[in-house]
Amino acid sequence: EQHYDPQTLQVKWQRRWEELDPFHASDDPADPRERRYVLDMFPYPSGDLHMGHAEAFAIGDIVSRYLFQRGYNVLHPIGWDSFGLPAENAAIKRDAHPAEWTYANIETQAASFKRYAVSFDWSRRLHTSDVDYYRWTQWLFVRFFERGLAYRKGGLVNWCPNDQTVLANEQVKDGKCERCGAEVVRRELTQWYFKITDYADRLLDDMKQLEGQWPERVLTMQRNWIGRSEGADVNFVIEGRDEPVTVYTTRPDTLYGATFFVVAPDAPLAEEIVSDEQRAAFEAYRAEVAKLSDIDRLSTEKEKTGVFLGRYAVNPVNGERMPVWAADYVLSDYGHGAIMAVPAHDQRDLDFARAFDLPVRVVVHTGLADPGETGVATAGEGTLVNSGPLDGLSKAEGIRRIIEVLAERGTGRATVNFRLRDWLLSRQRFWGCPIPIIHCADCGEVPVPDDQLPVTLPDLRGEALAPKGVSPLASAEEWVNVSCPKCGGAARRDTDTMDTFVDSSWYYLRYVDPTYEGGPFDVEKVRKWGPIDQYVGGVEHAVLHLLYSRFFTKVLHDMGMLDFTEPFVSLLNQGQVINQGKAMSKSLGNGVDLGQQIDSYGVDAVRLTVLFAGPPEDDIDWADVSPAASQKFLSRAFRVMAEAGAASAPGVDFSTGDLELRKVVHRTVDEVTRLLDSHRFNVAIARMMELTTAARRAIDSGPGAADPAVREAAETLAVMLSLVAPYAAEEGWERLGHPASVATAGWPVADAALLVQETVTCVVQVAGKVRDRLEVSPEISEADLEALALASEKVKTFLSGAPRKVIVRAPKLVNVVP
Ligand code: ANZ
Ligand code: ZN
Repeated sequence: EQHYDPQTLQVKWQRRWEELDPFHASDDPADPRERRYVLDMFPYPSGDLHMGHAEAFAIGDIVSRYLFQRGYNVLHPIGWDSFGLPAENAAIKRDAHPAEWTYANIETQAASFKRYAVSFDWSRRLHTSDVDYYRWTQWLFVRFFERGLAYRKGGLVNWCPNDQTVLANEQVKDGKCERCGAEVVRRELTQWYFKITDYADRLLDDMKQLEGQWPERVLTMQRNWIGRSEGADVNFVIEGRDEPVTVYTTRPDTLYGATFFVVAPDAPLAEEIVSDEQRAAFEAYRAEVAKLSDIDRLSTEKEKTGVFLGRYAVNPVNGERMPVWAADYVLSDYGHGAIMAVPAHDQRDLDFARAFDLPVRVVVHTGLADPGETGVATAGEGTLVNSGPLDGLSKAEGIRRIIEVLAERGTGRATVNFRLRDWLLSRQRFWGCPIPIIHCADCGEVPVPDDQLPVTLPDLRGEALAPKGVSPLASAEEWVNVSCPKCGGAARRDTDTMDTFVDSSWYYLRYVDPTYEGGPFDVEKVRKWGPIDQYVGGVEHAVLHLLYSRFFTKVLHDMGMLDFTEPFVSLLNQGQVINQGKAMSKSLGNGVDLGQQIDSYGVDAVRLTVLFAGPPEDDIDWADVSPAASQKFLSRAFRVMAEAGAASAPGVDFSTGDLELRKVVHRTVDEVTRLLDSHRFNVAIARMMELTTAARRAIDSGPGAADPAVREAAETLAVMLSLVAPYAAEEGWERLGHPASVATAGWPVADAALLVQETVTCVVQVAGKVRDRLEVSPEISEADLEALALASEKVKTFLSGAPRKVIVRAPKLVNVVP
């Protein structure tokens, strides 16, 4: 049977691979192979695998299998990010426990991964919802707490009214819940935070290690999210208040142009200083503002609103009195929640000044029209004017000088600000890692001692999990009421669970030994494997998982547990699989089901299709690709392997084979190797297709199937295809007479002698008679060929002086007319 039948092969080889277990990463110190760690972002177990997984994991797998064939000791593990809301919502609906839904889906996905032939080391599998895993998430939380990196504070937080839980800033996209799309509201709540802001500088600086290794857009997104800005703190006296108020400005050079002062309506300062006459108006305004998201508030499109607070601030450099306003475009949690407004040079201040008829004073002469008239603030370079001792200076000189002046007088100083906020990690939901803290009236927040970890989830199910605005754990009275580990008095457990992004911030360390009991991970083993050489996943995690993991890695480094500071050396963001130009969705009805695609075309063809569609970073429109064509190619490739296998046996001397075909084989090896090194998988596959065509031609109209070069081509094809289409490759390799798995065949090495450029023979005529023959490159230019022909000694003897005409037909003919 020379026929390629994907479904039969899938059954046969899946069983064989279970026995062979070829992708077991070795921890043996005597193993001489260099180590590599390849990781795909682990899946959330929501139903079966989908087309997005098909793409991401095909990419991770081609990288991993390639390194394995190249002779590396490759760690390529898999696990599940298995805490989270969907399980809980499903459990409420079915009156079940979230674990049932979760672990059933995990089994479904695991079976699908096996069918999809991903080269995982299954012995390292983990699930973040396993007690053996989350006890270490708790252990890490306690370490963070001890270091002052986990703390509780009250304040306005993002609340999703649909999911009934708080969200981190990173989980709010355009004012909406990243998960369910509901409009996020602000609530005053006491919550747990990780002090990621302590690491803001290092998160930024260490990006130098990632340049050229991570997609530029991810680095830009992180840079913007961290949002470092340099400026100055300036103190303003508020009339009638003892303590001066500090503002943060990136443009202290414009201090003489400040004409009013603005306080965030939700900052305590506004409430404190508002005059009696203005209090009612202020309170009404503050209530309106509470409904808005930060995005709305900062929008330059939005009409400016605000209330005069009936008070005045004094400009520290010229003693001018400036009215103090409350306005929503100033945020309470950035800088100091108050600003000096310089309408001439800041657009939002100018919009506000024009809306409320406040003065506009130009203090930087830029050569552009007066902002007071045009309504366009001038933010650029220029010469300072109307600024007393600063007049005549440039922007940069002005900034330097004014900071000196303020420092001398003790009314200001240079500072750096970050946009990054601390990571709000507590959630009011059930299916997550319990926060290992006990609240005692006398002792305060007491961490659960290590020897009493894990704090396991109480057994709640169905209706008991329904969201109530407080964590469902609070209703488990027996679980909640404990004695204080410090004083033994009556105390209560913290009832919130952790954001699931905490679980995924360290999972890549646990894979190295997921059953390790001495800590969250085996420090020595991680030293040998880490950091991750190649990480593959979606760009949607640019400021979530990727930022949090980097933070965790740095903290663990500071704890002496890691010797590296960045977890992911190289990052590849795959594109999305879309259909008919749009993201797949139920409402559009354009979903493509992975299972159905596999049933129709086979695993190999689906893998080949996603990898062949284009560069891995690009989106794949399923309407533009053809898994049927992939399957046809695989049939052709399979027939070449089967026919070569039937006509010759392993071990023949390739050097006696057809030279033309051998050259094609070695050129292909050379090119495919370089293409895979640079992640140009689609082009590499195109080369494999060309090799298949060349081998076919050699069988049909060349030296025939028994030629050693045909075997060499077929064996090379099998090894290369094993990265993309493992079933066809295994079967082909077996037909070629090899008993072991093709996965362990080893990568072919190109013979340099066979890579020499091929040449063609060019005939040179003088007056229509052949006078010379030249061996030239098939790509030679007309000009080069003409020069070469005229330089020929044989040609020269038939010429006396310059020819009248030279007719060039590159690369085969030159006709010289004397
Ligand atoms: C005066 C000024 C003049 C400003 C000028 C800008 C241009 P970045 O770069 O994002 O750090 N600002 C400060 N605190 C704020 C808050 N809590 N809410 C809203 N805006 C705030 O922005 C710093 C600038 O944003 C600061 O510099 C301040 O306006 C404003 F020609 O001060 B500037
Ligand atoms: Zn106590």
